[in-house]
Amino acid sequence: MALSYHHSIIHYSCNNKTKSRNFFPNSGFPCIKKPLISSLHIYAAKASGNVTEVFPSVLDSSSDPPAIFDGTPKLYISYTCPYAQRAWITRNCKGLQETIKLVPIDLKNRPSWYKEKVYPENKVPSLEHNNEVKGESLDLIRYIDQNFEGPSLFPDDPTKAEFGEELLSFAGSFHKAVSTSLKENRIDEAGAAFDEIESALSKFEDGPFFLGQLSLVDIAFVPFVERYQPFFSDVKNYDITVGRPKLALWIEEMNKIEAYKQTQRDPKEHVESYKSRFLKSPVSSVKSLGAA
Ligand SMILES: N[C@@H](CCC(=O)N[C@@H](CS)C(=O)NCC(=O)O)C(=O)O
Repeated sequence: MALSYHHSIIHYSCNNKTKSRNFFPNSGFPCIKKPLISSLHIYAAKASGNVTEVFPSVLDSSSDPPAIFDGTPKLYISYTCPYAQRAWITRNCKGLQETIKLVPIDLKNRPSWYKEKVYPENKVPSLEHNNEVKGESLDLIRYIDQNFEGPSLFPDDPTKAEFGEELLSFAGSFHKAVSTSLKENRIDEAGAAFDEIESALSKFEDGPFFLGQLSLVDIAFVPFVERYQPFFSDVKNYDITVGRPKLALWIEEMNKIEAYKQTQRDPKEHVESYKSRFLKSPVSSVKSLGAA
């Protein structure tokens, strides 16, 4: 890899292409498998913080499809979907903004080509890569981590890896437990779920994240916590961080990561969306749960 410095802008060649980033020296490069610095979250913040990404327009039923299977990896998302957000954050943390194209679609007015030509399950996220389309957010974040350049987002250390697997399996039940508690207005049950998060965050002391350093586990949980925190606060008058200092610190640290910040929505929007999901009649709440 060839490097040259121009003020704080670094020009470098990566996969035979010349690229430039407004990096500080030694802050890491997206084409290097392992970061040059020890703290992955700092790497991730810098890796995406200096890329001003213009977010593409949302495609709806009146939009033409993108060039499907043209060789460009594409991540189909909805800007508001927490599952899609997991894959989007992973892409950003690995510095893949120029490699994986975002294709946002309007879930309420979905283009028919999405189900017909891209992803028969008709959900987001999905990833088009190497002439195949894959889905399921937890599978996708692992796939992106393992099949693209950029820093590894899962630890090699066996103890951390084992705990990481446990937490990734717990992510679904966590969301289910909190959603059910909201539907049934049982804050105590949600509290128990947040206590489990607090206890998981207490396991490793070498950083504020679930496995010490930022990993896929943080990415799996954060889109949901981003929605729960303002909803519990505004609607249930319940601060999920009170008595949970590790959770409070984790949220604070996550909010500093540019790769994640770029995917966040206005908390008010989350509150409105969760109000329509959880404060309606039980029948309509159950129906809309599928859309997370
Ligand atoms: N288990 C899936 C859930 C994905 C999901 O439910 N996505 C929602 C949007 S947030 C969706 O596409 N809903 C459309 C539908 O169910 O028709 C995953 O983890 O990727």
